Amino acid sequence: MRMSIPLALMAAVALAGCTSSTSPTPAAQAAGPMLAASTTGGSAKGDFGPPQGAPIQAVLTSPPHVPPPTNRDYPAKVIVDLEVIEKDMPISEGVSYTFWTFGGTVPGSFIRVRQGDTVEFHLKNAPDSKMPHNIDLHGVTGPGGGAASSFTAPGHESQFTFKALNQGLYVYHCATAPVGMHIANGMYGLILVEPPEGLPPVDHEFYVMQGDFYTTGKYREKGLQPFDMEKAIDEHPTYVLFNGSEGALTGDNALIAQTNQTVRMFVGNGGPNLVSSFHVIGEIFDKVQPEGGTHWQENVQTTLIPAGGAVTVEFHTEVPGSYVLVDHSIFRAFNKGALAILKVEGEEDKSIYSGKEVDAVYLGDRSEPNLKAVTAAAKANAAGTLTKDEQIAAGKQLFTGTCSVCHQANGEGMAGVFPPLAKSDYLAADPKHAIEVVLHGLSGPVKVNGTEYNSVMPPMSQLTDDEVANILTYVLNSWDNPGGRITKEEVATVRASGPEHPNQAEH
Ligand code: HEC
Ligand SMILES: [Cu+2]
Repeated sequence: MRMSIPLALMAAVALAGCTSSTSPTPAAQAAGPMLAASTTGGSAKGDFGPPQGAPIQAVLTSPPHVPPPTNRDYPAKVIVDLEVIEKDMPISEGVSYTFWTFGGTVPGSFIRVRQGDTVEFHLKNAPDSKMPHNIDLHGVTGPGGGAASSFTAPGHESQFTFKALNQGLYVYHCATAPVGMHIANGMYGLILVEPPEGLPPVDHEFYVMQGDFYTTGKYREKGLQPFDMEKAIDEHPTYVLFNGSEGALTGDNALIAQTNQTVRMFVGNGGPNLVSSFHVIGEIFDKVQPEGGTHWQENVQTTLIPAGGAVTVEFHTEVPGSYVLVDHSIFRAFNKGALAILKVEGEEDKSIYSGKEVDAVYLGDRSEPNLKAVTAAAKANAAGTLTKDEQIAAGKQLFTGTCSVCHQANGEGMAGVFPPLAKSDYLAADPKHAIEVVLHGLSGPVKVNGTEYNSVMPPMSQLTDDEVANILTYVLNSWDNPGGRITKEEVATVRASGPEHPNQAEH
């Protein structure tokens, strides 16, 4: 009686899928997968009979790691032990979130079995959990994908068994009401059902999963951020992330490969809402299995991953450097966090690519080992002990990638296009006016150090009050500027009062 409406719906869909399949003749079964692959054979083509040998404990791995190949040529009984853990973890530097996880990570533990395996699934829900949870594995043939059999209260364990009939890469997720909220809190992961012959060997396998997150605070607003149901219903995510936190796969946590290697990525999309236009800047996928299906597509630039779907991509590395994984719905990458890095190390090959790295401008602060000074300043701010030096240190890191793309890292600007912030007489004349400039932008003619500029600076209102205060304090104390300090209260006042004088250029 606990079955919620969405769950019942899913069960109905799963059942409908089943009845349309036809059973193969015993002869077709005996002939094995080669023959079965040429006929459709339905799901039952993956039934290679009862499990053989001693039961095997599945190796589960945390992202970005992938368990080793099963290396088996017979169907086995595989035992999966997965524990649901609710816990606070960083979602961005200085920002934490109460995630609900399968195995303590977002995405959840990677599960790897072979087609035809009988999987005995044990779902535990940690005693200190506040919520009941269950699991729907898209690789299961049966009502709710296991959800109906795995509803588990805190401190309890459920068990169910399924045969992995279809090979492929499948999403699993929690399907306890409200389903969207459980998924938005990080309750998803991948299960790979290997084809009977296994996958061709590669040098690296990685596990990456996109998800969209909804917090009551703005993007990068510090502190513990609660889930925002309204934003989730409106499909307006605060964060779009790979592997559950900004920085999960950047800086010191970047994925690593060498030149002349083959890389395979199992990439899932937990959603709950967005579909992903998955792209690796500077690489072409030699092979893609769209939607986690059986057939390979070749030479793909960007592949679409549905919410609740997955792809396998493979490519070969030729040129050393940083390759950036993005959702090519590109504001998500640069303004919501959907960005990860694969560092390829090795010898240059100038015949394939000439060099000249543009990392600093393209990636901004994300190419650096994260925002330590920003976190320190946020903590000090919360404790009421924030010093000017802490503001300057944090501001310097934020300036990179936010302001430096135009005004340059040394504040010199660019002749005729971007005015200098270094020794700027415009800035010196009224330092507080800079708050206005950052929050509301600036357009129309301005004179800086005797030179006229007539261009447009877009408003940077996505920055929090803290961030604006720190950036401007850094600017005022750099490059022979007059010094001084901007507080977040001053920024808040300007923000609340709206634009001082509307953009002249617009009328
Ligand atoms: C997309 C490019 C761009 C970015 C990013 C940008 N600015 Fe500007 N900024 C400009 C332009 C262009 C002007 C001049 C606008 C005009 O001609 O009316 C300007 C003007 C200014 C001025 C006043 C003129 C001066 O040189 O003193 C200040 C102060 C300023 N920007 C600060 C910042 C800060 C701080 C940031 C980062 C939070 C930032 N800008 C980000 C393009 C940019
Ligand atoms: Cu759940």
